Amino acid sequence: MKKQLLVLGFNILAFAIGTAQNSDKCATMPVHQQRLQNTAYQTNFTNTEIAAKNWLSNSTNQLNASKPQNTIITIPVVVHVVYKNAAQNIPDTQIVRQIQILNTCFRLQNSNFSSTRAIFDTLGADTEIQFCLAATDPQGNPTTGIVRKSAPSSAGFDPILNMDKVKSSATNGDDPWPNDKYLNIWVCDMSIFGQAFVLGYATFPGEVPALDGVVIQSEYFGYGTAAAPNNLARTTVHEVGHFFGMRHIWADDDGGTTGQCDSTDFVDDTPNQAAKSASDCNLTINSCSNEAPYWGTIDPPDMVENYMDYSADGCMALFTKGQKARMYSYLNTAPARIAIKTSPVGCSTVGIKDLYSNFNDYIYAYPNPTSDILHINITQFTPANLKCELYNINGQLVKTVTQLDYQNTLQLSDLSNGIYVLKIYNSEVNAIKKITIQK
Ligand SMILES: [Ca+2]
Ligand SMILES: [Ca+2]
Ligand SMILES: [Zn+2]
Repeated sequence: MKKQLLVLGFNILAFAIGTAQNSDKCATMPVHQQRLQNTAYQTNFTNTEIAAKNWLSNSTNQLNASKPQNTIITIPVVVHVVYKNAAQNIPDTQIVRQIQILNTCFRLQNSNFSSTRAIFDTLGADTEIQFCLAATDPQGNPTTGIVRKSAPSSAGFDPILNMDKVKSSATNGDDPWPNDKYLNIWVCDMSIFGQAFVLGYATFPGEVPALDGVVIQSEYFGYGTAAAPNNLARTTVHEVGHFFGMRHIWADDDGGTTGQCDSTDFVDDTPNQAAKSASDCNLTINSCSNEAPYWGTIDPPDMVENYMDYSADGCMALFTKGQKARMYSYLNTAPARIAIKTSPVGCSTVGIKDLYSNFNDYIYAYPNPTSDILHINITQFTPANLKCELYNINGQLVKTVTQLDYQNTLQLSDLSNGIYVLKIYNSEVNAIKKITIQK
């Protein structure tokens, strides 16, 4: 017992010192190291890793997992807002905005991907994973997917002295919902001695249901009050990456036989990287030159645009196809991740109406006028049950699309010249556009 306490104390101290020196943003690895002291966790984590690795060592699985699946996985999320003051009790719109950012990033719809360097252009992956706030609670009752819980000002949720306390109502936090049906995200204040030092942490596949999920410091969830460079909601994208088994791109190495380039994030198309980025977007770094055989004779620069680095939020733009394949290795082997793919709890539409009072601004219909085809793009929106109708000048319905996607093409060559009205809507939002057909 004494020895165990000593080990615990040492690890905590090492993390605290490391934090002070390197301004660590993510506590996932220190928390994981701490959890490895628990034999049951160690066994479960190891077995989960082996199962995923074996799955991915099958060449057919590996090939198929990085290709389009043509099936979108929807992950229901429950957000536990555990607050000690009004500012930490973040509004619905901020939460909905974070879910949308998760979707745009995981679906490769983020606008900053287009500024990613050309060498990485073809590596960006639409993971075909999207997220929504859950519509049904564990008792089967309707829910917004948001749980709010007031905690006393004395409550501590930092991952050093109060690790995982936010995950239990017995310790002033909020109990998780079943991890085979929900992605649990706790939003709280993790400051210690009044100092916010960590932006978030997550658990890897294989964690027990009582602890499985993601914890985010309040102001970094959604577009909150966070200051640059961590102000564009990428913290949660990074942490949910861990939840699907992603390691840091620099592989958390601490030296080794070939400098800091000899350990791996277990993904081949992410270049080796000696160290984490310093919350910046330094495109000049090429810290390692041992990326063969995947990269052949090419020595790629560090992929600072990757979500699993510590770059500035505005820099972070992609998961790679290799990372997607690794995600699917867990989605096909880890029991809780297999189960959540077909969670029956459904999607809530809370906050969508408020957020999109100006929904028209999110719809791009072009070219206009058009002679034959009309592209309809929808930005930053989860197009659940979003319908499209086109009416002629007499109010007659001439075209219908029952389910819009992010990007759509309407064929209008069979319609005559004139003015038309395009209506895009679901139960929460409504947009109207005037379209001209001119051949
Ligand atoms: Ca790699
Ligand atoms: Ca390199
Ligand atoms: Zn991390």
